[in-house]
Amino acid sequence: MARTMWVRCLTGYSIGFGRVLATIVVVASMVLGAPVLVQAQAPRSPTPASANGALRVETIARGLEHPWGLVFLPDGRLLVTERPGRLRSVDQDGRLSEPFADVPPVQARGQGGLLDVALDPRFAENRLVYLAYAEPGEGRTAGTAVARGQLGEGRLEDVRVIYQQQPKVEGANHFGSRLVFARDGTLFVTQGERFDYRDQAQDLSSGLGKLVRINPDGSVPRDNPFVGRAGARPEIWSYGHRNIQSAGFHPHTGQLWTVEHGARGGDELNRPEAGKNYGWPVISYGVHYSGAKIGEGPAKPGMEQPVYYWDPVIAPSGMTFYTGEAFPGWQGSLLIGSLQPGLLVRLTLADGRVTGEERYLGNLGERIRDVRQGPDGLLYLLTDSRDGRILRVLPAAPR
Ligand SMILES: [Ca+2]
Repeated sequence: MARTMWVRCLTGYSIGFGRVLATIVVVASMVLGAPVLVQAQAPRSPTPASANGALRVETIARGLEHPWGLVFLPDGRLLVTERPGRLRSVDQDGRLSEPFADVPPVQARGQGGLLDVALDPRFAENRLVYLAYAEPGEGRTAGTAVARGQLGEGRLEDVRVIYQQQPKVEGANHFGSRLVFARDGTLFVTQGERFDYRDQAQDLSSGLGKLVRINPDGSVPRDNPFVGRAGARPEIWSYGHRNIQSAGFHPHTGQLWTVEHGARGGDELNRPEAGKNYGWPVISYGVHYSGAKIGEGPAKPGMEQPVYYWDPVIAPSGMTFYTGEAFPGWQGSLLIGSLQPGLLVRLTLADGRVTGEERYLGNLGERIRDVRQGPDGLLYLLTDSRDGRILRVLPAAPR
């Protein structure tokens, strides 16, 4: 549900909620005498300073080249991807395995490469692992893809590509892509609009700029919102997205939340609902990197407002809802990795809205690529660098 409220400004009042600072006027109709509609502006992050020292950090493993996605295996090991195309396991002493064989070939260029990793909800029975990556196409083209295979000894077995974003295009940016399973067993794949092709985010016949929902075998769920609509790709869940690199299901409501990269000043927290349009590149907060205005401004009827936005941006990648006991009072918080300025962001939520933001680990000087909760209730982060690390995050020791 969009945080959108309409009031008549002719009556001389405006509505505020949460941290709303202002309203903006959307002239829905210039016909004299028609009501002028005012759309409440999405709440903007207050950009709190990093609470350095509030958390303690240990290095679990190092020597990973641009690690991207992290997941815990039931036996206590971790699986971690490295963007150049490697999948490794990490044991409880932090030792890295050799790369697994038979990982699909990737286009490791720019933001592309081997990206997220997820386990099948029934992994204990079927040992299925899902990988998201930039799949090479003709010439210098590539597109986001998902493959799955069984985790064997040192290799993936029976690897099959179950999803391919269409069309494949040139360029090395905005592949997404996080993999998250819903309670009903469907798999959501977050994507980007491949940067130079932003207008396709509004085109339902293109896979660019879409959040998609598929079955674990790659088939399309029959209750997807655009199934049966001529000219629309049936795997699409929602559209008008720029580049979603964070996704998670709320532990209580089961609703999907995502964070996407905006341009300068336009990173967004969204709660994507079936069939809805999230606006890019027609509406957005912030401006293009060139300083040019984006589209038509920040709001338009028929397009969803974000739940919350960041200006300046946080460059989000990886997130998790916290459900553990190790950080008292954090249950239900949304923890988001920031690549730039390089932080751990914690949002508190209530009734679908953001009620507070805190930031940590700004003193590390690291780009945080992924955030996962361990079975011990502690947090595990990936740092994005040529000598990337897996960090374990604990509450600061009592004084
Ligand atoms: Ca948007």
